[in-house]
Amino acid sequence: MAQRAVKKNAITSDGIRSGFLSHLTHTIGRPLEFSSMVERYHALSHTVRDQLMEQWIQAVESYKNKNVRVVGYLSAEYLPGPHLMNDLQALDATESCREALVSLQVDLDDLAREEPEPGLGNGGLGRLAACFMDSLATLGVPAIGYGLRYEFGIFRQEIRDGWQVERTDKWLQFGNPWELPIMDASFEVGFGGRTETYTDDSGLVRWRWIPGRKVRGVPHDTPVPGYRNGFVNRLRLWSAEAVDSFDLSDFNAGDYMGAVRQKVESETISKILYPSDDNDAGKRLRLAQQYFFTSCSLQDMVRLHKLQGKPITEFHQKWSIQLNDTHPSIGIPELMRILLDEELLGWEEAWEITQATFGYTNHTLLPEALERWSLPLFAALLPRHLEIIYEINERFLDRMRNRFPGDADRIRRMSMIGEEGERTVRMANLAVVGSKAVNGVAELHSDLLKQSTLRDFYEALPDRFSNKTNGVTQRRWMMLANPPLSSLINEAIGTKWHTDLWELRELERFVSDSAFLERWRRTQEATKAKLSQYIEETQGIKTDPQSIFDIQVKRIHEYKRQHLNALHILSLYCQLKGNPNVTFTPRTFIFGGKAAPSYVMAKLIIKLICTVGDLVNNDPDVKGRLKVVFLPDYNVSLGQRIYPAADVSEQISTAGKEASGTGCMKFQMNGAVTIGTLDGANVEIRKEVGQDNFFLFGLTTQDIDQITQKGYRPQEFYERSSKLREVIDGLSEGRFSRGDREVFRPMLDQLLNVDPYFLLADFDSYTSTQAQVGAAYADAKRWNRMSILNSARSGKFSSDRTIREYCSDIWKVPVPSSSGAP
Ligand code: 26V
Repeated sequence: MAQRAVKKNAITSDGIRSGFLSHLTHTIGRPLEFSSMVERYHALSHTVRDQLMEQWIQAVESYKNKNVRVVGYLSAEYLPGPHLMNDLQALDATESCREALVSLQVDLDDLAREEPEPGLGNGGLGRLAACFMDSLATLGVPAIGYGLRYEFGIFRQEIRDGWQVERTDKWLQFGNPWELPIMDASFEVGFGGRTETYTDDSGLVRWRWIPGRKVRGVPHDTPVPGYRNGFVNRLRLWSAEAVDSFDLSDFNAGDYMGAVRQKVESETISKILYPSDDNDAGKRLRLAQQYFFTSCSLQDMVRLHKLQGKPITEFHQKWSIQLNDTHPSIGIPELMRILLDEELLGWEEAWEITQATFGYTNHTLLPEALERWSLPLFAALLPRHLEIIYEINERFLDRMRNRFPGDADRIRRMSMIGEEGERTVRMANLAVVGSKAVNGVAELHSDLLKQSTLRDFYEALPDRFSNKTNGVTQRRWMMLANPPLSSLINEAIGTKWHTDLWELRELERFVSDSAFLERWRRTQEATKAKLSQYIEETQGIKTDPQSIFDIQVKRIHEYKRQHLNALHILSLYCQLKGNPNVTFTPRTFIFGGKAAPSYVMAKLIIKLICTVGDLVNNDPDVKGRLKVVFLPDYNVSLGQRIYPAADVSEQISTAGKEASGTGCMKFQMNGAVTIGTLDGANVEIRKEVGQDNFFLFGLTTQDIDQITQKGYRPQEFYERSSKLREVIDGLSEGRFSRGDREVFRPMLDQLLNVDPYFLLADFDSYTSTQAQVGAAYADAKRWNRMSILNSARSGKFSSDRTIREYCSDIWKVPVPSSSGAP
């Protein structure tokens, strides 16, 4: 039915043309011939947004009135990528748009390049939230994505002399045509102050919070269209403003500056994204950000609930709230506060509603990334919430003392208050206890959570735990990013895979069809040639599209081991120098990724990669065989260029450290073959594609546990492996860094003496597996087969599958049956 509606309202080229011209005149105020690219981009975006608004209003009405449960997805980060081409694709209006613009001598792709992407996240966690929003809309599930409208997103990365330099990201500089501020849906959020008790009319003692200051949250809504189903959800991001009551004229003239300072302080809350994805201990502003957006979001959901005339006691029947990591877990005591102090419910009832509302997704096992707040800091900013947490904790620990009598250690570990050293509030413990469901993001990760990080909780509450393996949207990561491959697939098996990725299995019919294999190969080569051209234009480095494109793009982190990749390249380099006649499949190594500005070792890893590039790319002895490229400022847009052009996907984290990884899935869909460890989603990718179509190496989590128990001595691996000695000694002697012996010293010391991520232990296994990759590629037929099978067997890794699982197991919301079948 939805489909008919869309067809009826089909977006015509004439419609777009007149909308575009009208916006140029009325919104932008420029005639076509004098308008800049940015202005034209804005006019077009407004035209597209107009189309979305009509469907948007319909969608709101449809779930306001019906008795459907709505998903509130709470995430401190979103990385949606550029909207224009995605939304045109969803509306099935790309071609009419192209046509309309051509008639005005304007090129659609030129305009699309003007769009700055919203970098409102650090990496995988934020991008996952964006893929989920796409799948929710495509499945027709009513949902609101709540988050923060950071004025400055993740920094822009530049590379100077091989070092990362950060530049501010002014993504809102020219305005954002995709968002709509909704002034009359704003809320006040309190901070600091004190709490007090009072006796209510019925003689009950109640609490209230008298905040020391207040900040206003204004929602900015961005439409999130489903794929050709006429359905539109919204991404609602909160921006901080000074409260209305703040009026400069109210302040006595003497404190004018002080008054302005208050305004600036309020607005600071949504100023900037913290560019770190592991720890920001003690960052008061970060806690303020988390509480700010979570409180606004909850107040909004309560408001929408009441608009329907529903009693607050039915809140959990109308809303299912998912916590994307612990960042919004302050929502648990905040909902309790609303129910207890504002709605005047009793504790038991409030707790039942709260617990029935929330689900918590854990995204990391790294102990340093588990959020803990200093207790004094927390008490000063959120005194009422701390009291509520104490009460939740006491009641929970009482239950646990009954369950596990005499086990004081266990009780200490499960407490929401950490007592070792400085007292802290442990957000993961709070999130587990306050939610009806807890999940990890890949099978291995969910198992490890149960066995280690959250073991005590699993033993006490086994039914609460489940796995929801991550996924990514094929609409952005195949259809938008890789039109040539998508067309080839459409031609071969039709278009059902657009909304049902399992359909790609049909490609298996072609793995022995030499004509198809050849077309597949040529398509990939053309895509590689495009990336090659981009690299030459932006980096001035020539690369050969016939060489293996071996790619690692992700945040730079020691556990992700980009430096293992770099050590391998150095080893190849030595090999080629020592034996110029050795048979060798030419390779281009491509890297991309940002390092947290304060993460010294990660920045040194970037320097290492660039140093290796400098060495290899300028040595005539390895010309035509080895190239190394570091592409600066890796983000969603760049990812769209990169994933389709990969032959080899590097997924080489230390086993047990990468919760899931999602880049691995984007590579696989596009036909890259993985070299990887048994970590995160790699385990499931290998299971899907079969061991013959995956290059496995390295220690397993069990191996690592064993070695650790015996006492890991990295020096032994160094002494045993001549190849390893060659690269480590070379680095140490400055042979790869123009004589500089000091620059990599901290890294070498760390590797030889501690090596917490087992690079040296995995080095030989990695290099020999890489040799197998080279040999396999040399056999074009074998490689093409592997490539097709990787894509054909990527069905599981669509975020549509993931969202269906969340809907049925956690949120208990029906997925409309017509969805996914436009
Ligand atoms: C944690 C923290 C800790 C405090 C400082 C700021 C900050 C910012 C982000 C995070 C989240 C780290 C967790 C994370 O990003 N995990 C990644 O989640 C992906 C989606 O599930 C997953 O694929 C990656 O394996 C996992 O590292």
